[in-house]
Amino acid sequence: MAIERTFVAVKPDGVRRGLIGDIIKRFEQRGLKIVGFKMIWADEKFATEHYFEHKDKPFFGNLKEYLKSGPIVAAVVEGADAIDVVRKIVGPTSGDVAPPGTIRGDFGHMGIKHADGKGRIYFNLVHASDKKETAEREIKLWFKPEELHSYKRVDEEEVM
Ligand code: IDP
Ligand code: MG
Repeated sequence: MAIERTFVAVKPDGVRRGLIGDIIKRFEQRGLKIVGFKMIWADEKFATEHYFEHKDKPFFGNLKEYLKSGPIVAAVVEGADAIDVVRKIVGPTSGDVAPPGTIRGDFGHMGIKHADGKGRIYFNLVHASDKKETAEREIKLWFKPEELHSYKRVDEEEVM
């Protein structure tokens, strides 16, 4: 089990719904550590680089517009197997199948089927890196090294 860092973003719909605290709390309450945190309004260049892997998808243009539609809260989250644990806390991409207890399953319900039927993107509140290489690339894209901090959570000291 490795201590990993992963990139999380509260997407513009999460920020505009006033859910920054509710979403970030989900990671903190599991004992994961926030080691980087800031608000950014992504421009075209950032949106293109961030969603690079989706550049050939038909929804790429709309996806970039979604990411650029308001400020996001960007965070780097650290912990044991953090990449997979954070993805589980976030839940499946499509809100209609995201189980209650996940962020996407507790705060949204729209999914791929509904959005594609209407020819548009769907909002799903939060982004999280899906694997090690993605996490490294995304952390480097959104944060400078000096914006990341190493410290101990109180609960880490309690178990030592
Ligand atoms: P993820 O956010 O769970 O990692 P990805 O497959 O990486 O999901 O897709 C990135 C984002 O693109 C999703 O969060 C969602 O907002 C949007 N998206 C993914 N697939 C579709 C689709 O088939 N139609 C419309 N939007 C999609
Ligand atoms: Mg993804």
